[in-house]
Formats: sequence, C-alpha cells, structure tokens
Amino acid sequence: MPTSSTQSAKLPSKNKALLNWVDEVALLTKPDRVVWCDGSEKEKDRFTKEAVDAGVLIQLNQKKRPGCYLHRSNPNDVARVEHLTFICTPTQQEAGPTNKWMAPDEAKQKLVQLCDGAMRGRTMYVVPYVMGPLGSPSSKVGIELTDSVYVVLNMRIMTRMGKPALDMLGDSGAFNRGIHCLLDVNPERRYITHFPQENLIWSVGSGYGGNALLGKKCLALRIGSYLAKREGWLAEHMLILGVESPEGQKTYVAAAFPSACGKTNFAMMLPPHRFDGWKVFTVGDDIAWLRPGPDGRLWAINPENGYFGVAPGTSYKSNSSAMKSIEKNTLFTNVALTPDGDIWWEGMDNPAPAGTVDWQGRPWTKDSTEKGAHPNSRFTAPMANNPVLSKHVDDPEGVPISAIIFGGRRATTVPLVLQSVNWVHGVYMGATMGSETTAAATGAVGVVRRDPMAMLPFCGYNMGDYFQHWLAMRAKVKYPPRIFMVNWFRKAKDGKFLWPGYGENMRVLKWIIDRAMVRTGGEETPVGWVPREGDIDLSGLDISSEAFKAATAVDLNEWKQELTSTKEFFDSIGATMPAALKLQRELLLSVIDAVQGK
Ligand code: GTP
Ligand code: SPV
Ligand code: MN
Repeated sequence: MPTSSTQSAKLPSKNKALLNWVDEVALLTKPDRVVWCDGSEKEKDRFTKEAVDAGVLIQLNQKKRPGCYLHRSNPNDVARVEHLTFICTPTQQEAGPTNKWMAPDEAKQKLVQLCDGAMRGRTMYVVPYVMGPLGSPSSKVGIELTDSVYVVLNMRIMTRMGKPALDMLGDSGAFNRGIHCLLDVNPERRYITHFPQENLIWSVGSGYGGNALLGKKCLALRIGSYLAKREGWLAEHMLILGVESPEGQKTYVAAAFPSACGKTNFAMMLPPHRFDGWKVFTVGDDIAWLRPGPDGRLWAINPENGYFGVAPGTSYKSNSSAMKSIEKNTLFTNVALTPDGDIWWEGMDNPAPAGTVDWQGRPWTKDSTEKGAHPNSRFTAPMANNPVLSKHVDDPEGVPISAIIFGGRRATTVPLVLQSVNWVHGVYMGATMGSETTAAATGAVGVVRRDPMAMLPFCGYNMGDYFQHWLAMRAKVKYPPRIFMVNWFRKAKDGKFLWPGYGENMRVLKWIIDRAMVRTGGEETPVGWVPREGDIDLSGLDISSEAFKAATAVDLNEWKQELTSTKEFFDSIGATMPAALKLQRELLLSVIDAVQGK
C-alpha cells in the first residue's frame, strides 16, 4: 500500500510528526494514492480536470465566467448539521450545555470504525494550509487529510494552501490535525467532531462547507475559540471592515451577525451617494481573530483567504463587490444553471432565462414551486477578486478595532442601533443576542433562538466560560472597542422591513464610528444609547419620519419581555454563567421598573 513514507523521496516535507500522522491515517483509511498539495496553478488545473471528469464539477461558460465551476451536493448534504456536530472534551462540563458532547474515546472508536478502509479506491489529499496572513504570530497551520477533490479546490481558495503552509510549519509538531472522509455522504454516518485538547478535527459523511472545509468553522472558530481562551485572545464569527472618511481618516470595526444575517453584505457595503468620498474596505466577511496589541488596542486579522458566501439575494444592485468577486475563478455550490452555462439564483439582477435548470439539475421556471437555487447555495471566491479589498488583509498584525457590533434578525424589540454603556453591558448585549433561524443550518427557519455573539454553533467550549473570557478580556485591552447592537430586520405591522438595509447601513455605521470616537450625540434609554432624530444622516433617503422612529424605537414593555426571556437562557447555562451578566440583566429590569414608576 502506498503511504507517504514509501514515497519519501518525493515528499515535500521532512516533518516527522506530520509524516507519521499522514502514514497513520493512510494505514487506517487505505487510499489507493496519497497526494500532497503544493497549492500551485498547475496542480489546480490538474485537480479541476479530475473533478470535471469525475462529475464532481461542471464547467461553466469560460467566456462569461473564466475559471468558474458548479458543484451539486448530494441533496441530503446542503448545510451545516448542528445536531451531528460534537465537542469531544474529556468531560461534558467542558463542552457545556449548548454543545453536543461525546466522550473522546467513544467518538474515536466510532470514527475509526467508519473510516477503516473508507478511502479504498480513492485518493487521500494532504492539504497543508495557513489560517491568517503568512508570517503573522496570530496565524495557525492546519493539515486536512481529505478524499474530496471539491474540498481541496475550496480550501485552495479559502486558505493560504500548499507549500507556504509547510514552510511556515517547518519541523514543528504544532499543527491542527484534520481528517475528512466523505464515506457514502449519508446523514446516518455523519459526524463533525472536535477534540480541542488534542487540536484535532475529525469529520465524516458530509462534503458541505462548514462541515468539510475544516479550516473554517471547525478550526478558526471551534478549536480557535478554545485556543483563544487558553492564550488570551478572541476567535469570533465576525466580519472586519475599514471605513475611510473623505478626509482620509480610517476606522475599523468588527461585527458578529449569525449565519445568513448579513456579514458578507455589510463587509462589502457600497456607501450611498450621500456618502460620496467615503469608502468601505473589506478585511474579512466571516471570521475574526482579535488580540490585544502592545498599544493597548484590540487588533484583528481575518484568518481566511476567500469568501464562502450565500448566493441567493446577491446582485449587482444589493452587493456589486460580491458580484465582481465571483466573475472569475469561483466555485458555485447548489445554484441554478442557465442554458448558456452561467449561474442563476433568486434575487439576482435578471430573471432566469428559459431553459434554466435548478440546483439539482431539473428543469426550472419561475412558476416552479421549489426554488431554483438552494436557499443556502454558496459561492467560493478568492478575496483577491474583491474590488474593495482592504490593503491590510495580509498585514501580520492586522487592523485596530474601534467598535464591535452585534446584530441579529429580529422582527421586533431590537432597535436599528443601540450602544452599550460600558464593556460589561456590551458583553451582555452579545451574550443575549437573539436571531430568527435561517437556511444556513438544517432545521426550522424563522424561529427566534438565542445565539450569543453569533457563536452558538461555533463555540468550542462551555458557553459560560466563554462569557467569562469575554468579560476578562477587558483587563487586557486598555482602549477597548465600544460595543453596539444593530438590527437591519425589524418589521412594520405590514410585515415589511422598516429599514432599507444594505448600502444604507452606512448611515448607521457612520453614527457608530462617530460615537466610538465620541463625536456625536445620542439619547440615553434604560437599555442603552440610541440616535436621536438628526443624529443619523437620512438625507437623500426615502424613509418616512414614522418609519425611522419605529425602526429606532425602544419599547420598554417589549424589553421587559426580552429581559425576562433571557433569564431562561442564562439559567440554562448553569453554574458557569457569570454573576456579572446575571446581575446586569436584573439591573436593566429594575431600571425599567424605576423609570416606569413601579
Ligand atoms: P454566512 O455566510 O452564513 O455567515 O452569512 P452572512 O452573515 O455573511 O450573510 P449574508 O451577507 O450573505 O446575507 C444573508 C442574507 O441576508 C441575504 O439573503 C441578504 O440578502 C440578506 N441581507 C443582508 N444584509 C441585509 C440588510 O441590510 N437588510 C436586509 N433586509 N437583508 C439583508
Ligand atoms: C455559516 O453558516 O455561518 C457559514 C457557512 O459561513 S459554513 O461555512 O457552512 O459554516
Ligand atoms: Mn458564517
């Protein structure tokens, strides 16, 4: 059987720990071939051809979309699976009440059994990758062993993959180990498991996004959050953007919104005409690693190298930078296919041409009862394609963060924007974030659930300890970012969104930045600061004064209900729930009672 050591003359690495581990996994999975990925263009062309020949990728019209391909998932495998995602810490207490837990030995036993001989007749790709800018002290090296060429081609876009990763690793044994086997892509045999203490990820039975591209949610967030707690930093489900004023002043913010709640859109926002001269630059659209800097500020890097973005709703009108990012060298997953070999989805600028087939390859028209593109269909695009990419994305030290924004999808209660009064109150805002569920994970869509810091599916350890870590970070950052909450999704009685959103969010962002720099007004309410009429520039925007008032209103009775329902969530965390946050909740409630004269 050919394993890495039998081919050692050609091996690109002399790293003993790595070679031994690759051998060990090959002995178990028994692939016909072991292929080490170098990340070169030549290799990409070869893998792409293999994927097309195997029917894994469909070549798109190369005149219209050079370097672009379509992948159709197994219809049972189109989103993350939270009920099959496990944190395998020695005790259940360490994983906490919000995570599914399996004892490490039990999990390994199960996975060894499933993976025994699983790559027979297949290729095992060795994918070395770096999360974070090359050479950054914040960056981490991972090695993913996978039998999916689709995963390899996606990892090549989403991470710094190949030789640079092996160079950065050298002969160190400190790398994340990731094992990924497709098996028969059957939900009955699907497990996404994490072993934080061993820096190990083992994922089987799914080829989809966050389940299979192990650098993303598994390493950068679940394992990342565990390492961050241990090492004194934060690994967060946040976009990072930079704003440049007409005077050339640059400010950076990081924002956590749950899956499919607007991170990519916000990170690539195009300011409206009223803001001519203002520029927004993308540093990252999904994940941020934040570290206290020697200057007392909090600095952020984007560990990723590309965008795994939600396709439906993306158009030149709503997000032209995303559309430009997918004009070339992009992989599309589960979108519709037009007869001229281009892609289509709901919410694109033009209707689907006649002869379009849906994400499963079936004839589709606008009268079809099902969607043409799967609601969680995605594009995988290199960030280098983004016309508004920040020039600091490769800076090893990252960018300094002035404001942190938490946001959810809430039809009621949460105003357009709300500023916390201090760090603890800001952490409270993040910890109590609620959002209506979306198609990014399997399960019912549209139910409000608590999604603290947008990390409910991604925190790799006990949620109460995570909150405590957030509170403790205050002592490590002399000049902490100001913390805000936003809600682009509040609805009027008629069910329509009160706020136009997208580029118009620039108006809110400007208030946030001005507040963070202590340059503009606001109104104190019992639950935080909101803009007064006139504090947010609405010129040139077609919104009635009533709609704006309704969008920014704080209804104390709604908040009482909100604060009451939060108790249940806090109680569910149990003994690790920090007293400071429990007391913060009670304080807010008693302040409301006091101002209501009760
Ligand atoms: P993940 O990649 O799953 O983490 O999602 P994301 O947070 O990056 O969300 P994305 O920007 O892709 O947006 C998801 C959905 O929200 C899309 O259908 C958008 O059209 C919609 N959306 C984004 N921004 C806004 C907004 O400001 N207002 C409204 N009403 N909808 C928005
Ligand atoms: C999310 O669901 O938050 C995503 C997509 O960004 S996935 O990579 O599948 O997690
Ligand atoms: Mn995400």
